[in-house]
Amino acid sequence: MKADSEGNYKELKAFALKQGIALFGVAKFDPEEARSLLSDREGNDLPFAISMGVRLSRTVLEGIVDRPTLLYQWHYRQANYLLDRTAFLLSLQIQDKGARAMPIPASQIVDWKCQRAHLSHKHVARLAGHGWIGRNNLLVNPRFGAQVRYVTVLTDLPLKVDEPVEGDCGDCRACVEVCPAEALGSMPEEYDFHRCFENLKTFAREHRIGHYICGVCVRACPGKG
Ligand code: B12
Ligand code: SF4
Ligand code: SF4
Repeated sequence: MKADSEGNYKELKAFALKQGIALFGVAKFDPEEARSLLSDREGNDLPFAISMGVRLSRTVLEGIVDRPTLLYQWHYRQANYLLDRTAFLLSLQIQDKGARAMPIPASQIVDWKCQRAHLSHKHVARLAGHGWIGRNNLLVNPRFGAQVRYVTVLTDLPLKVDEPVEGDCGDCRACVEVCPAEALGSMPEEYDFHRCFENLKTFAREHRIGHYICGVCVRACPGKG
């Protein structure tokens, strides 16, 4: 295994960007902080977390007014495929270098009652320098806002580590004003999971969406572009 952490970082980043990834960063992985439900066998003992983000289409998001559209549903699925496929391919590359790698699915639920996944991609993305947690409870990137979806690969391949970035929502309240469930407030901690989730269940049932998605607070948050 190469101990060249800078070289490994550059190589993996170049590969990810070629696949269509817009944001690439690395964080030290602390399972407790990322609220990980994994065991050591599944990757909790891996010290680095690679966070990758794919940018969503502004044109697709513009079609969303107060509920998800069928076009957004398809776009959401394609974004997840791209993230999962890139995480899969990157893990094989890492394995070829003699290291361990665990790709964590973009959107797989482990605990349906509490709506919990293996770990928090938002948390890893924040530590890897992709942005801050905004009023919409999402990871807000300075350039692309909340219009990015994320995936994580855990690994023991030596890698350069990024730093979190400074930033906040300032005076903006765009997402708070448009949320159809009134589930958002001034601080991310005010996000009302139950209000949001009940609304998403209705969308999934009544509008042929079939997934727990919405997109209204994503559309409201485009970043600086
Ligand atoms: C389950 C889930 C949901 C559930 C519940 C979400 C929830 N509880 O927050 C539902 C269906 C409601 C949902 C809705 C949405 N989701 Co969702 N969801 C997930 C999923 C699959 C798992 C979340 C999870 O397990 N979280 C575990 C908890 C512990 O972590 P967390 O929610 O990230 O919380 C962090 C902080 O909030 C904080 N925290 C949480 N609880 C507590 C408690 C205390 C005491 C403290 C101090 C801190 C704290 O610490 C955590 C770690 O840093 C993730 C993918 C993933 N694996 O991360 C996507 C994910 C979070 N969703 C995403 C999106 C975009 C959405 C929606 C916009 C739907 C859509 N696509 O149209 C809405 C937005 C709702 C909102 N405003 O937050 C994206 C977010 C991208 C981004 N830019 O931030 C993710 C990351 C998927 C992805 N691959 O990109 N989602
Ligand atoms: S829309 Fe504005 S207030 Fe909401 S998360 Fe984005 S920057 Fe923050
Ligand atoms: S996903 Fe929809 S209902 Fe949930 S917080 Fe965002 S805008 Fe509100």
